[in-house]
Amino acid sequence: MSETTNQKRVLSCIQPSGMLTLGNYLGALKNWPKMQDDFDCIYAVADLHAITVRQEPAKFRQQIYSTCALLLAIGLDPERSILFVQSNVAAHAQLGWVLGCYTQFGELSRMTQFKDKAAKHADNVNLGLFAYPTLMAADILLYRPDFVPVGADQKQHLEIARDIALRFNHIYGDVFTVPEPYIPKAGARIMSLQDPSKKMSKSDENPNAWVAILDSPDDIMRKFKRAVTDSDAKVCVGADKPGINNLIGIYSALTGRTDEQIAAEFEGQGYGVFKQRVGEAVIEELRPVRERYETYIADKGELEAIYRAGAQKAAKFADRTLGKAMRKIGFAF
Ligand code: ATP
Ligand code: LTN
Repeated sequence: MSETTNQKRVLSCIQPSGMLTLGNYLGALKNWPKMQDDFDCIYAVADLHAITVRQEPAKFRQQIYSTCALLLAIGLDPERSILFVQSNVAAHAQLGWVLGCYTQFGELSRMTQFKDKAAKHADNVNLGLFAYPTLMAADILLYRPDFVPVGADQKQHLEIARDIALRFNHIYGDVFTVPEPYIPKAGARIMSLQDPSKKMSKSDENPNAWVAILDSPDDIMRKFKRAVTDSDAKVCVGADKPGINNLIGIYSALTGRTDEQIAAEFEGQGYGVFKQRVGEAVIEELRPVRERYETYIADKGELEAIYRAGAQKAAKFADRTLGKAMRKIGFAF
């Protein structure tokens, strides 16, 4: 990808925080390779964001490699897209600081992710956790993207990035583009398999609540068979059927079928059959990803070459926007 094409641009990032889940996959990652056909795409591993919670150094580095390998395994092509690690492009931290000075305490205090994570890690409510959305705004605004593909839980962060861009442009003229979120219709919010009132999250201490993209087929099937449902035994969407609604959502995201088509497909069959089919569909979707992952993770030298080359290309875009913003503010930059 060069700096001068007429295609619309896409940017997204994912944190290297442990095992990525089926929620991350269906809510965000699944769309990323497809978008390469129609857009100029820039994708990054958001390692700076990951230290808002304490990381063990060796494990952290391994997770960064692992996330890069996974992005290649889902089909990101470093020849067509830019793939890099956030901390390798200094402009993110630089613009993050600057944007923090254009963001109010009150608006950051309203972020639900901050409130949730602060409650969860009450012993480490650090400034980085609070300022997380300003760094995320920097990630986005540096590349002037048109679309940002994310799961529904990131919508609020996208809105604050848009607000910051508008505010900055209002003062200094046209520096940033105001990006649109790109949230999938099916799969935007995958819920826990054990408590479908909560989102599926890798930080859930019950491993049966989430499916990792790299889980073995046996583990995946076991988790779906144990998924919490209700006593109705009829496969259809219903107000008081959060477990089944979630399984229908997963099946729909994988097969492209509508809720009605799914209800018709399983008419007269119990939950046992349905859970088995959802498990099989997930296994088949993830099997090639896991196989390709094994190849990429086995060659760290090649992985490193890919993300370092990506950082060089990314820095060209990022430095240009950073320079423009800095000069508008009045820095002798
Ligand atoms: P944690 O679960 O540890 O809070 P996370 O998985 O929400 O972290 P990221 O790894 O940064 O955080 O999320 C990466 C992407 O996956 C984001 O676009 C997010 O919207 C999406 N995502 C995360 N969980 C889900 C989910 N349960 N359903 C749909 N999309 C999700
Ligand atoms: N906060 C995001 C990860 C993220 C991101 C970004 C997503 C960091 N920077 C820029 C899109 C664009 C999350 O998914 N939890």
